[in-house]
Amino acid sequence: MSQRISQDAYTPRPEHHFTFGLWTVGNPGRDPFGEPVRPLLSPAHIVRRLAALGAYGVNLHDEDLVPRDATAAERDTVVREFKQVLADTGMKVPMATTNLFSDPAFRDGAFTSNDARVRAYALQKTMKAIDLGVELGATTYVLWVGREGVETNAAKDPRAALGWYRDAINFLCGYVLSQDYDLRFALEAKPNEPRGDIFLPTTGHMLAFIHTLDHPEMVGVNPEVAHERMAGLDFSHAVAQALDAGKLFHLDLNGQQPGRFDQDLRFGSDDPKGAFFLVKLLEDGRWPGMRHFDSHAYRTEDEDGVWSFAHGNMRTYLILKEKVERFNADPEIQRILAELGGRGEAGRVSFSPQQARSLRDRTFDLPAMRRQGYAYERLDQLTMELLLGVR
Ligand code: GLT
Ligand code: MN
Ligand code: MN
Repeated sequence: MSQRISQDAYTPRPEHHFTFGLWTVGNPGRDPFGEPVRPLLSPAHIVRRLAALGAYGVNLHDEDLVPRDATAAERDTVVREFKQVLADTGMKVPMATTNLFSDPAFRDGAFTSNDARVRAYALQKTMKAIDLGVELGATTYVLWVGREGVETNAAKDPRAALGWYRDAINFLCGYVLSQDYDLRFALEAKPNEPRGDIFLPTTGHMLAFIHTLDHPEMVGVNPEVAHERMAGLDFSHAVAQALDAGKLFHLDLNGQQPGRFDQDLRFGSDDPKGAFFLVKLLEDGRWPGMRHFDSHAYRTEDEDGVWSFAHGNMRTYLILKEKVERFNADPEIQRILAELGGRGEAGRVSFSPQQARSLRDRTFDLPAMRRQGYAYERLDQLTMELLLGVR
């Protein structure tokens, strides 16, 4: 069945800054119980098809482009040809990363493997992948290290592991500085899968860890919808905290039902309301970063299904963006929000001995405060009606 791509107000264009990992649309549909169901797509083919759909760029692991054991000459040929496709299509590579999880050598992790040789090899591989990313124009480097964790706590002292993890990121920051690269790191958390428990399991853990590094200013986070949802958390709250800390360096958009395996569903497909509040946060805050999709098509799909999936991610984002504009312009919603915001005196508290004295002496109308409702039922229903298209 050939796809029909509509041209309307929700048609993706490069200025929307949508990006996809080569590994996302390139996912051949392997799962722990079944073999690949789709042939591998070449990076050049992916770039051309995504460009035709209106994407801005692609992101990649070293191995998505250059085969793991390629010689230096083979690497250079692959990179030269890939750059030509980028030039032909105008597609960019804003982010790069390292595959530190597929090679059996990384079965006990990369930066936190018990084997110091594996830790050193992981650094070597990452330095080369950083060189590749910078050569392709990337300014963000994602670290989803993948297998940093355990199945049994008998295996590893978690404090030693965190120390190795910190050493590795400090080393890589030193490398980037020594090369004078314009590159920042974005740490991606995940609670489990492929390890039983992964160290630094949520965005909040990552944010705290960053402040223990030698160069915290070079390191931010790459929160993923699915990973916070796997941990049963509200994704927009994780993103809000990262924004508040000035640490939202990148973002992985997808979908996930809590309590399931790592699904990486099409953005917004499983939780449109959660996706709406995420888009609202990003658009209201005019967040300048890439809208990157780290999702993949259902295993049931053939290649046409993959391109409908890719298009669907972007289209849903743009539809939700329009819903945000409607929410912000909706008189009744805005009236309720203004009434809520106008309760009590405006302004923030800030300590001074005089403020503390006057607060101690203040009398509150507690009966009135206890009586009042907050109208959130009405507010949520209005939001639902807006999302469901009847408002
Ligand atoms: C892999 C993982 C993702 C990471 C990618 C980057 S690889 O698909 O599931 O969450 O963001 O390493
Ligand atoms: Mn991800
Ligand atoms: Mn994921």
